Amino acid sequence: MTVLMASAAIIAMTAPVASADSPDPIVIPIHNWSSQNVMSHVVGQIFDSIGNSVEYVSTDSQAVYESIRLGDVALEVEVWEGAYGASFDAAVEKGGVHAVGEHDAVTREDWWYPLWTKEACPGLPDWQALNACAALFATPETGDKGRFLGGPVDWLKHDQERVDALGMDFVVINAGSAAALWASLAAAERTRKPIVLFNWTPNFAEAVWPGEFVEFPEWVAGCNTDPSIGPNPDVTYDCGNPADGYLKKAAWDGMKDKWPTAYAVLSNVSFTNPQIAEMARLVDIDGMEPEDAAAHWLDQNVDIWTAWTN
Ligand code: TMO
Repeated sequence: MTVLMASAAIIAMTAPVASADSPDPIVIPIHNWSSQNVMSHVVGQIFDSIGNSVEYVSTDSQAVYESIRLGDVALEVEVWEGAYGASFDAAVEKGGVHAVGEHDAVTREDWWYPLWTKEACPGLPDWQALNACAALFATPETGDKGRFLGGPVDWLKHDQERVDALGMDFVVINAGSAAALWASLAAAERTRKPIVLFNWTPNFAEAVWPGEFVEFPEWVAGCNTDPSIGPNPDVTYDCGNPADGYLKKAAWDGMKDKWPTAYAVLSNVSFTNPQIAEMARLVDIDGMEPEDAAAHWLDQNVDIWTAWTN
């Protein structure tokens, strides 16, 4: 609470007025992972500081691109290439949504293990070595196959398609939430039990549990849509996710006319890998609410974000 009030004071001192912008609220979507929640509130609180009104809505992380296209939602602060590139491209193709530049951050989202796993399966990070160790990852749920713990289904990672395409002895079990991924990882750590699960960078997890991504056949554009691309000529999804993926910002085409000042700020916004990892940490380790974490971040980084509003 004190954090919020301090930030409000700073905001009051620095606020210009976005007089050209519509008084209608700018609707910002909230999804199911922490950095996106905090970053959405950071951007929303910056809009507040320049006199805009903001509303937050929880939405599905794939369907959001259709909502932006139709103008029901104004923008998206984290378009991860691996998880959302296909849905974003499909919406852009239909018209009504566009990219407002990229963050400085470079992203990766894929199968990942904490380093103690490698002691039991020394051929890692190679995917074929992982597959030869599949029995190490067996659970009552997966029989004699290994368990891959995927993220929530709406992240649409197509992990089962990849298992099938590469003929792997794994079964995909989807976690119900990001928090369930971290709880499983923490539980495995107690007995140093091998575990392979979905993870991404930037994220707080890399600072808590040193680990590595599994190296699958390298991503080639078209791998998920054209069977001839990738090592198995008969199927799609036979590649890893991009190892140096983008993180874009997206906006409804009407945003720049309805809220030109906020749109200009959004186009300036750019976060780095360490900044995004810290936003996740404030929630996942420090236990802050996303809006308080955002206020804290703004307090600590006034020079960075005020440069975006000028
Ligand atoms: C899109 N995500 C960061 C959850 O992989």
